[in-house]
Amino acid sequence: IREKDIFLREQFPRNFAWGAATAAYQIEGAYNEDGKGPSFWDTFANNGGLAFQQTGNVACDSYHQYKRDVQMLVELGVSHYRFSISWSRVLPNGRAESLNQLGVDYYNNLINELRANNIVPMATLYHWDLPQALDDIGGWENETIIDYFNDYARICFEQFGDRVPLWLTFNEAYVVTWLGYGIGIFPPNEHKAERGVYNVAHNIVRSHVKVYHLYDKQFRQHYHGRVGITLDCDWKEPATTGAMDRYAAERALQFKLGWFANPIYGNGDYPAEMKHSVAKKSRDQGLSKSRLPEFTEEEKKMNKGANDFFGLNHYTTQYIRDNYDNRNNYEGDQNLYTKVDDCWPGSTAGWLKVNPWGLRGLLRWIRDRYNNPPLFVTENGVGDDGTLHDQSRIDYYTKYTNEMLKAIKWDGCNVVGYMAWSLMDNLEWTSGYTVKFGLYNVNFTDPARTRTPKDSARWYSNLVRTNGYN
Ligand code: GBH
Repeated sequence: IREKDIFLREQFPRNFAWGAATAAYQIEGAYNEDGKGPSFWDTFANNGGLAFQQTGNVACDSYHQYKRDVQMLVELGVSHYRFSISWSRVLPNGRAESLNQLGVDYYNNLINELRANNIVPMATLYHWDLPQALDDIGGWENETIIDYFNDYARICFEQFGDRVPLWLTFNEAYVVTWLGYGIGIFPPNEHKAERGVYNVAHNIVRSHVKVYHLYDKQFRQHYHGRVGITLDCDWKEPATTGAMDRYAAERALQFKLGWFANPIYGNGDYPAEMKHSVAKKSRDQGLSKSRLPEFTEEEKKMNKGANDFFGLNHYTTQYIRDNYDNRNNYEGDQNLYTKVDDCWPGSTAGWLKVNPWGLRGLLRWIRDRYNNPPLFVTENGVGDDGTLHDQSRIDYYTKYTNEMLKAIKWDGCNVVGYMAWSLMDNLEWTSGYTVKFGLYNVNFTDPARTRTPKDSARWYSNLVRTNGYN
């Protein structure tokens, strides 16, 4: 019998952190209320960039309904809530001088409501909604962003740090970089796959590291919190047992996850495989320098260890083959071919194929590459059409959390918590309201945005209560 076919009937560790996750732009609405400035997602959506011209202008209306949101967390029985702070709600033009007290009040109210109900807040500083005013000066391509992000983080630590013990700088550095500046399907819709994406990633790593040290030096002694970054990665399984395909799958993981994880959780620098591949392609192109920027020795020292825990978002798997790719860009630099298994069940999110054992593979990979850091799964879940009888979501969560349990019990992975994506149906970025990930259904045609628990919400509350599988 294969391990992946076993259903493990054991308990999660005592004090395992169960939670649910959301993000500001996907739930808050109130996009121009009480002094909030626009983010580049507001601009993109209101220019018709999303499916069916939908927008986050109202979304789940959580700006007005945060008490109901907290009540849902109480119903689920979870101990943690992962939400994100909208930079342009706190700082309408992105800069410290524009501090908006009403925006600060909103997050204070949410955080206080969570704490009054014994729910630990985990706050993400950047879940993709860059203030439009900072996009106007070049966004993540312009290295002045490092200081703007640091100012914003300092203000959040000052305002909320006494009550928020868990901080994430970025949600999915890869998505910010590649979807925003490589293939350009997300704002700012840039197509700079050859070189720009490497510079953006460089600025994101440096922004994270600077903010980590800011917290470490100025806030930790008072608040004793912890700071990490959420990175997203699919599992990459070699398509054959051949050495070249296994090496290609490793390369795929290094290019996607290692790009950010190796500087912050590894040796302080980009992965050796990545440096080698980009340098070689760059040389073959006739360039005198690699398209991949370099960290100074000083920066490498600062990068290394700039974290208190690992945040991982995981949803799906692909098979990888070695394959020469003649493009001189981030994809071509990897020299591989990607495919999915037609046997894996799909979902209403086209990219999301269900392959539970991929999570265990990825957790083991992180254990081995980065010295088994304490790790929160900060997102995991599946999309459907929003039905209340969401058996496919229950199946997905059951199987993925069971693979996570195997990683903890059999492999010794230091997984300390799990945040289900998502607490409720919400704005699924460019897909608008056509793909639903919630434990709670939200009625988007009802001005009250009524929330109703799905079968998966009852299932999840039972898992949380029993803390495992009997
Ligand atoms: C997460 O990204 C996000 O953090 C969260 O906000 C989101 O709601 C959740 O997933 C569910 O999607 O349009 O076909 O080209 C997961 C990584 C990056 C996967 C964007 C899908 C778009 C693929 N996602 N990607 S496609």
